Amino acid sequence: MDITAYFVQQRQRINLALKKILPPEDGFPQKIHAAVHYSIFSGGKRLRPILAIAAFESCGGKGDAILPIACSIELIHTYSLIHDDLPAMDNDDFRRGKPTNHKIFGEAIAILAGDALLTYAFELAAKSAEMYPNHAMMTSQLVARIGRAAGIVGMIGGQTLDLEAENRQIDLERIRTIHEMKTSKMMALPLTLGAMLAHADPDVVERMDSIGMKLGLAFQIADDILDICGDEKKLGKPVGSDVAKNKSTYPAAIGVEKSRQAAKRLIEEAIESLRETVYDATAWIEIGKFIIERTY
Ligand code: GRG
Repeated sequence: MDITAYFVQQRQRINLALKKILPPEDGFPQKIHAAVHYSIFSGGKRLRPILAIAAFESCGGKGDAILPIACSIELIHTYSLIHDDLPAMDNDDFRRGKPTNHKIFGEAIAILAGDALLTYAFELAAKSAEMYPNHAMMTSQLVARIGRAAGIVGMIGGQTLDLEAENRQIDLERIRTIHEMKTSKMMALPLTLGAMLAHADPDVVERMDSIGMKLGLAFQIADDILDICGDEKKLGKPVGSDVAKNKSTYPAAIGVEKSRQAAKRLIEEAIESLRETVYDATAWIEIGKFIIERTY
């Protein structure tokens, strides 16, 4: 399987869907629409929607029914990046090789752009019921799962713990908890929702959730390694920011080599479980490799 071609093809599909579902860039009020479009179309990897599509298809799903939910997850992810870059959070000037949202539009509009993306994600997810009219119950479950992963017991809770941990010594177990809440829950979400939309059995959905948690933790460990060993040009942002901010990460706690091994083990475990869970795990083997071997 040519993973590069697969990613290019899926990204085109997702970008087209995002263009269709978002209000136009010159909508009213113009500034907020421009700010939303700026961050959504600034060259993200689209990994979370790709995970949703892969989960849907490998559980037997066909067609485009996954796209609104895949887009809704990407909207939430992009909101989290805009807010994460704000001066009150990580105070970053660059993301994906471009000035961060608040550097272009100002802090107030960047906050509102994040809010707009978050609220629109729920509108879109709820409206996706129109694509499967007999599944209103399932739509309400999807929406609840999105709220849970993005909310106080998920990404927001993890971000809170992360802020509290700055300039403090915390152990590996706490670091793992932060990563699981902040990153893995939003990574497991596309796997569970993809499986649900493919009408997988509840035990398959739960297995996809724990597989996604492993992929998410491996992704975050790889991200933290890239912040030490990565190439700024490929990453589109300066490296070394975790060390400068005294952040608690796997490489800071156990070193780069052991962190690499931990991420590799997590991917191996996830692929092993995927082979036992889905009809066809071919794409997953390549996605797993990409998660830990990526350079951007
Ligand atoms: C609500 C005020 C307020 C702030 C929210 C929730 C939050 C701030 C931040 C979320 C935490 C976060 C950004 C987790 C990072 C996970 C991570 C490594 C993101 C980068 O993901 P990629 O590499 O991004 O998939 P691209 O650019 O490819 O889309």
